[in-house]
Amino acid sequence: MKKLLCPSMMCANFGDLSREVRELEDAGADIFHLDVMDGSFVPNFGMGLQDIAYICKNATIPCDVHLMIRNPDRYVELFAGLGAKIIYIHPEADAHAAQTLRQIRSLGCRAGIAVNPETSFKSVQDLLPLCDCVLVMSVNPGFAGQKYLDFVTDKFREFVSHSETFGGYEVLIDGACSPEKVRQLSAMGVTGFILGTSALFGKDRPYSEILPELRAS
Ligand code: S6P
Ligand code: MG
Repeated sequence: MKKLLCPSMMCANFGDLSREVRELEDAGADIFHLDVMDGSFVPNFGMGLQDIAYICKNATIPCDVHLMIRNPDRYVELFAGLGAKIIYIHPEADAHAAQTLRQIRSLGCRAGIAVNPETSFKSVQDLLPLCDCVLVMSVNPGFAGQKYLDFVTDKFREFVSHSETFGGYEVLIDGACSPEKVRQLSAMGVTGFILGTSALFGKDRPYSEILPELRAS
């Protein structure tokens, strides 16, 4: 089963970012996941533009940006310019999400929506033909280290089962993605895994052990 392993870099050690980038790439990471928070759509701030620019510039694998910000249309050009290859917007934060998704594609990036736990499949269905990726949130966005919300599991099934009908978008999980969730959701057809504190960071083991294990699981 295909697995895109995506370290969530807000959980990385910012004291030694260049080493984190190198070690994660050497361990087999597929995509760096870069969270952007505005203190309004979500009650937290991060990551800094300098950090995002640094990672995009120094990475040899693609970077995504997950825009947890209001009016993301104002900033997609900025993040495409910094080197992001995938841009996620929250439809809950954008009055004209379809237009923004088209704009992301026109900038040469893959377009994605990030879907809050309370947001239904039906409410975003019309946007799916414009999406290359769907990031299903299994926690309320804003913080690492939260608990997985069980009611979201059915929504993974729903998004996976409709993917071919709407152009073959990729389904990814963001939030409390433990090794057990990687196994369970991969078996259900989820192909991307945002890895934070639940599976990857802050463990007393090297990334070179953890990532191959997750891939093989
Ligand atoms: C915050 C953000 C996420 C987290 C990631 C943390 O909501 O969008 O990308 O960084 O989910 O993972 P974990 O395993 O600590 O919940
Ligand atoms: Mg995220």
